[in-house]
Amino acid sequence: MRMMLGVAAVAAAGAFFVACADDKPAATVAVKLDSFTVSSDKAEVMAGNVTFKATNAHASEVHELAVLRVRPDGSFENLGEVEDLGPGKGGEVTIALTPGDYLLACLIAEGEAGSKVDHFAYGMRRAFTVK
Ligand SMILES: [Cu+2]
Repeated sequence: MRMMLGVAAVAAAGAFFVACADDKPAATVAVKLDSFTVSSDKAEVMAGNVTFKATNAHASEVHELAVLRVRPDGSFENLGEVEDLGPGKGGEVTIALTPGDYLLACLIAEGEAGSKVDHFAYGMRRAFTVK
């Protein structure tokens, strides 16, 4: 019985990988980083390759976008980032996402890039759902 379960799990994983590898970007999400806020034009997308286009709208602070998957125990897994965007700058990252709960967050820490505060702690995060 245990062996049969193992084979089923491998087959399911293989099918998932093939489906993802052939997919074009399923969605594009525009993300705006500002004075300790993260906003986006979508709150949820379908699973698949998702392109995040991040823009730092702040006049003076460096921000970044990290796509964090929320694990069942509440901890986070960082799946990809657009790092260290200066004021007015933008960038993008494409990540294959599976269904679940995510956070779009800025992980600039106190002391990083001249920042006096930890951006995540100051509210730079937004809940995001993959269906
Ligand atoms: Cu920030």
